[in-house]
Amino acid sequence: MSTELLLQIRECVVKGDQAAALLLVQQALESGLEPMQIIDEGLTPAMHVVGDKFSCGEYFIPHLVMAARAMQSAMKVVEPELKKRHQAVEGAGTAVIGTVHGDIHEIGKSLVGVMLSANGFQVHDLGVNVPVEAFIAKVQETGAGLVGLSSLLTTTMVVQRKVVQALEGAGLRDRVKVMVGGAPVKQGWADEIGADGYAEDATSAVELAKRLAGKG
Ligand code: B1M
Repeated sequence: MSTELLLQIRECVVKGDQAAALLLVQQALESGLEPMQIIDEGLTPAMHVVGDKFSCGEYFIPHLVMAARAMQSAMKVVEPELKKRHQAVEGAGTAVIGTVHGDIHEIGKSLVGVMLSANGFQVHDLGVNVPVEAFIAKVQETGAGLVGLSSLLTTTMVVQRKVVQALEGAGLRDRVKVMVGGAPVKQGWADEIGADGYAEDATSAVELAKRLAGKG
């Protein structure tokens, strides 16, 4: 039953059927499925299918947009449940996150933000296409101890390096940890640009953030 529901959720997102995705996710939650299982086994794999269809020329930008909307509307129902299930760590700290300049992919970054906030971080989510200076300004304004940089495009990964350099230039680097992520990002890249860590998905992003904040 649960496997069937998860498969149906995948199918609806792949088709970009917002209303059906929303309904099925509600049904999945009511039937006792865990929010993270719905994300990891229903919604996210659907986006990978969509990406593959785009790569092979079967899908075009409008298909990507529709699938993204279907996942985002489903996430509106999942997020509150996700928050309920997490134990906030006392004084986890403040995090500034965003998708870097030139990149408008927002779903993964937002999921990381929701999970950090569910685990006790004060999260300032700057959104997508965030200029380097905006990260610096927000760190200065909030005194954040963690900056999270998301990049979904190989062409925008380089902006992560620019943020690290700008933090150094502003004299902030020794009091701010930098976490990077996004589909094309790997540990080797984090090492190369001098980031403090890389996380593959939202769950490991929380583990890493806690560790970097000395709470892990
Ligand atoms: Co775009 N896109 N897209 N896209 N898109 C990808 C990324 C792509 C892999 C598709 C493909 O070709 N197969 C490809 C990138 C290739 C590359 O550079 N390597 C691509 C491309 C090429 C493009 C355009 C250039 C297409 C064009 O215009 N010709 C264009 C770029 C626009 C721009 O940004 N300037 C574009 C546009 C779009 C849409 C706007 C239409 C739409 C996004 C809508 C939105 O976000 N509101 C879109 C979508 C939906 C995708 C795919 C299909 C799905 C992305 C997604 O939401 N995944 C994607 C294919 C794919 O990823 N397989 C694709 C679900 C999400 C939960 O996963 O974002 O990976 P993800 O996040 C994960 C982890 O990566 C990690 O945790 C998250 C949760 O587990 N993570 C972090 C992410 N950020 C993190 C930060 C951290 C830690 C972990 O710490 C700070």
